[in-house]
Amino acid sequence: MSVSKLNNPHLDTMTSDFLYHLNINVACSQNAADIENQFGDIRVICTGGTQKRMKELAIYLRPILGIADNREPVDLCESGQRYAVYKVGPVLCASHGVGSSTFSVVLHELLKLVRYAKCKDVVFLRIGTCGGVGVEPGTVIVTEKAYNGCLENVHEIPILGRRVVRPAFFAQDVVEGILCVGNQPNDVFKTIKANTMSTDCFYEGQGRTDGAVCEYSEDDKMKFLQKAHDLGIRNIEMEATMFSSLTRKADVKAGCICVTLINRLKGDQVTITMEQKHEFEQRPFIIVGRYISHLLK
Ligand code: R2B
Ligand code: URA
Repeated sequence: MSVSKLNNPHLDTMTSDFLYHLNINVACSQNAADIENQFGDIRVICTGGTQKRMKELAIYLRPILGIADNREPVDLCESGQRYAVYKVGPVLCASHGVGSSTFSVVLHELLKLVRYAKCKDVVFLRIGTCGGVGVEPGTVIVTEKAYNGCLENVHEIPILGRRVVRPAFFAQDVVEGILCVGNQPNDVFKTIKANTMSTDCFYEGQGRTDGAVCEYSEDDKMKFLQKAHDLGIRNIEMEATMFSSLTRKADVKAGCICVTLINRLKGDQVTITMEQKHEFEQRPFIIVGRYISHLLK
């Protein structure tokens, strides 16, 4: 069992750290024990776009974790007014918003929380929705390699005025661990591993022709999507490159599990009903629930 050290020597010299967006103050000598008491047992951090979905996930995980509780889950970070965080036994469920920039803010703070709380062998998971590339809507995709919008298998971020390029892939044991709890006889959906493209824009960045601006043809779009498909990319979302590269740099294991809402080879508009979307969103819950119970055995 190992405690996450992260990858920032400056943290060792700080006597306090305010996790601003979570509104958690870690005053290292004073409340270190409280932080450890409250969060030290965490083994899995589940993240997902919306507060509502993360609250539903927290409720879904209760019986799986043997927690008998019918009360409304409490948002531990409500006072921060940005992200929602629910704790169910050894699992934290946190919302991350849309895109890598909002996700990276809460991810840095959650990674530091894990360090301050001295959590051991934590696994971070993203449970999301995505567009599919040549797969049946409703398919659950476990990301292996994450590609950026230029179809490069890296995450690129400007740091101190330089373009810093970092590898973007998920730990093979996490990918396989998730995959091996999928495709059970009664599952009405497929779970596959594949590569994922992450973009900073839902419309032009994902090759849609239905944004407010579009300067390419339908043919250009189809050629691009085909090129992505040739690279083994079967889904498109907006966080996996940042998520895989930042967790990798911090030396923390991670996995990304998304359900496809649409087959992008057949169109751009997400037209499924809210009921269908809700049913699809339960599918990664099922897979993640099985993975967590397997992991914590
Ligand atoms: C998938 O869905 C969101 C955009 O609708 C975004 O967070 C993503 O990655
Ligand atoms: N999320 C995305 O980022 N893209 C889609 O097409 C659907 C959901």
